[in-house]
Amino acid sequence: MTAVTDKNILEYQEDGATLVQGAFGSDWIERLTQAIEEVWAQLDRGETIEPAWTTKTQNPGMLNTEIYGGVELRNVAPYHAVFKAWIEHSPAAQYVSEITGAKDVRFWMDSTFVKAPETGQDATPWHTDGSTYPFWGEQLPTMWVALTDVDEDNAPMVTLTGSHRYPNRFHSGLSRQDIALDGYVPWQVLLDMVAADDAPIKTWPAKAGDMLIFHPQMIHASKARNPNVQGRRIGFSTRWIGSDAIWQPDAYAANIPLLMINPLLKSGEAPPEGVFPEVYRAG
Ligand SMILES: O=C(O)CCC(=O)C(=O)O
Repeated sequence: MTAVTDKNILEYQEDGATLVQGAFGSDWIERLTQAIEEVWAQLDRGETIEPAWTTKTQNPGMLNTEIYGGVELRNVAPYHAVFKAWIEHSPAAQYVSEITGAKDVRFWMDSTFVKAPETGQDATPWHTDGSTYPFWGEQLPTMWVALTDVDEDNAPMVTLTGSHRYPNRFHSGLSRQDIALDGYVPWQVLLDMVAADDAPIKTWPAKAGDMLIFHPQMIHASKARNPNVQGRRIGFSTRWIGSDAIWQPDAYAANIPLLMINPLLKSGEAPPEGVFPEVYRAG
């Protein structure tokens, strides 16, 4: 059984994003939310937190928080066993395979986006995820799971339909400015695309348990929160590696120290099993 429909698969191919309704049951949503709260509370208390299930060679980066249109809690998954259970035993990896066509699927990274009255009303700015990835490939989707209901007023996700077909990555302030790499275009090009009068922007209200999955080149953001909305809005994003992905960091890639120094990762090659274990194989 799967929650993915033929319409989802077609929509992902044509538009670059699709919403799978009821992808995860309330049990998973409660367990994931509680795990996020537990790790975040430890961080808030200034405790040193050890990874709960990855080794040092696997851990893709350090747990941290940033203000990014709310709070972004990055790389929480290695720090709680519930995430391992979800990655291995929920249908998440199977969904990635069904939607992207990847024959094998591995997990690599996560970010949790929490917006609440106390974190302000800011939108998540327009961006693409893939523009700073150290991986290249088509099958590198982001899976954004609503852990709360996210209606039109509560910072829903927005995407620029068809932008996954844009051939270049975008160079942003997040990457080095002192060199110019071929194949990248200025961030302003992305901003102009979404500001155009006829920009095909789609808004994705979601219920807790729905999954928005989108291509790494998809231009996306969230809407701003209506200041009158109470309660939290939580989007749990996980990033996945499919069969066509290769490890190929360039000078604009996000510097993830534990990966950059990992001798098992070789430029131009598929990331090896010892670093990112397979969690799903089709058929
Ligand atoms: O939930 C959000 O506001 C932003 C999510 C996002 O941009 C991402 O996961 O790449």
